[in-house]
Amino acid sequence: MIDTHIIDRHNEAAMANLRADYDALAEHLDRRGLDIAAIKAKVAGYGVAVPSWGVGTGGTRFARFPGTGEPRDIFDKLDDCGVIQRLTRATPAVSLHIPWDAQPAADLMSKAEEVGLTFDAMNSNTFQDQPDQQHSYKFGSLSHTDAATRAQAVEHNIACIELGEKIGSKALTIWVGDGSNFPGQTNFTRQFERYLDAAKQVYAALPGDWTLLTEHKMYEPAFYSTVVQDWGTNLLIAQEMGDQAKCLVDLGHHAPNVNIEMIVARLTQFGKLGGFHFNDSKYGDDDLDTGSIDPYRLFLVFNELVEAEADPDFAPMHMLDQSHNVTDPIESLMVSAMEVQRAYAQALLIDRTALAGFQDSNDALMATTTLKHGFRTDVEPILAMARAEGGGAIDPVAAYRASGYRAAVSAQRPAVSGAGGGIV
Ligand SMILES: [Mn+2]
Repeated sequence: MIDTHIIDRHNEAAMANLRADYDALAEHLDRRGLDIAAIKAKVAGYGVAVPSWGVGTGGTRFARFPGTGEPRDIFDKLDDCGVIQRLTRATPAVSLHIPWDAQPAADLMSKAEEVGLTFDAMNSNTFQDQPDQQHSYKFGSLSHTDAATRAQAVEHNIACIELGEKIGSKALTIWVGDGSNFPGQTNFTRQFERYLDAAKQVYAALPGDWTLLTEHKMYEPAFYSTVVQDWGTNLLIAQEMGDQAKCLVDLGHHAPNVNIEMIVARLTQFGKLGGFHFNDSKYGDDDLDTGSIDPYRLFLVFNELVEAEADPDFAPMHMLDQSHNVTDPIESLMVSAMEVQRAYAQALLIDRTALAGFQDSNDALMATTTLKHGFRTDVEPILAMARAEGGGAIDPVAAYRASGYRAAVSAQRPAVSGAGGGIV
């Protein structure tokens, strides 16, 4: 893990400048009628879950170029996730992918406790075949034409729930790659009927305090049609299943230029927004680092979330889901977690009373200016102070690089081959 002295030493060196920046921002926000301490408290209380698969180097269908010190198993992954939480104080939970992370519950629990983490949503995997698997998912899983293959996919999802119950998880996320590559290959309606029938069997096995999250994605691996391709189909699924079923929005899983923040608003209005996979994209499902391409869109999503916070029952799950091909995954995940916190803090600065007034009087220019005032404000001192006060690092990447963690784990973990695709 990271030596506390390294964090302390870095924070001591940076604290005087941070204090000056924080005090200046406090004065500025006070003039806008905003209490910096209240915003800092909300930021400090905010957490985004880390995906276990995110700490390994990702790849494309062309190649994967592993870094050094790649985690060998879920226990190595939890060590890496523990470092991210230790330095940022923004990622208290980890989301597991089964069967990649399948291990005895007691071992998972004791490791999580050791590194100061809890478990977020469970993720099932019926988009690839496992060595010991009886029926192939080549032509689909929950929507497969063969009943035995569908039953196998249902059983796998139920096994994910059973393991999740033992480790304190409260949600199952289902994403399937089911679809088709040729017009006419499948009957859209019959295929969706099979999916709904199988998903209902999973839903029936859901504990009373759990949520079933279904994740839509427009295309890939199926390139002509996908069974759960957009938020409309996803909403139909959630409505068919019942109250415990909600939609998960992965920011990269939409057509270019789709108004994602509006989808967020619609799902929220009807009580069906279940959670997020944060990432960023330029062209498609690029899985780039959150906030690296379009931080304004991330801010607009958080504008909708802060608007909805007034409802105490509104509690969607927040998770990162991105692929790190050219960076140290730990550094990317730390920066991305801070980008999500930043969007939240900026959205908290919006004068919502003024905004509503401008909306009602049709003053488009002042409405959009009021919104953007939050985005234009540099909230970094709030984030950094919340981290420092929580025992994290003022500058997590600098502290991480100074710690020598990557070199240390590279000495322990054998180098891995770059062969094979790396999409997850
Ligand atoms: Mn996702």
